[in-house]
Amino acid sequence: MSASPKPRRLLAVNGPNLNLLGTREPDVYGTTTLADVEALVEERAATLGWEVRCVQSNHEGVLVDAIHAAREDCAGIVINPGAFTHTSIAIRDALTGVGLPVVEVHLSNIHAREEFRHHSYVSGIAVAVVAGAGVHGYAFAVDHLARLLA
Ligand code: CA2
Repeated sequence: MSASPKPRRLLAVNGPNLNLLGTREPDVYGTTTLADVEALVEERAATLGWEVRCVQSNHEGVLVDAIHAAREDCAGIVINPGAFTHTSIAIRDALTGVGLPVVEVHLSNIHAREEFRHHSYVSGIAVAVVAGAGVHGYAFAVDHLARLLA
């Protein structure tokens, strides 16, 4: 029996409060909306021949379920876990469980901010981490996964 071909689809996950992008705290998170970020990710991926499924939720379990579902039809994951970065062993375990390459993205440089943002439960299982590049970080993440999965 031959193995099924790898899907040319990525999962792009955004965690809690990222639905507010572009509406508040522009000094920290910029003026780009979540819809703009998702369009940027989809366009970048399309130029490289990839599809993207975008998911945003403010609920940890919804994010865990979305990560589990990626096992069926995605080849890699771009994730900005929002504040769950610093708290969620469940999201880390879900990412480990599906076994797909993960690139962690943060709009801000979490290491230049409050101490409680310096630790990430995700970084240790990510193939790469981009922090502080604003929305361009998502494009870097797509580029990196596309190269890795080529
Ligand atoms: O820098 C990032 O991308 C973060 O993941 C953003 C999270 C924060 O908890 C992490 O430490 C770093 C917060 C996302 C909140 O996004 C907002 C956007 C606009 C207005 C209010 C919140």
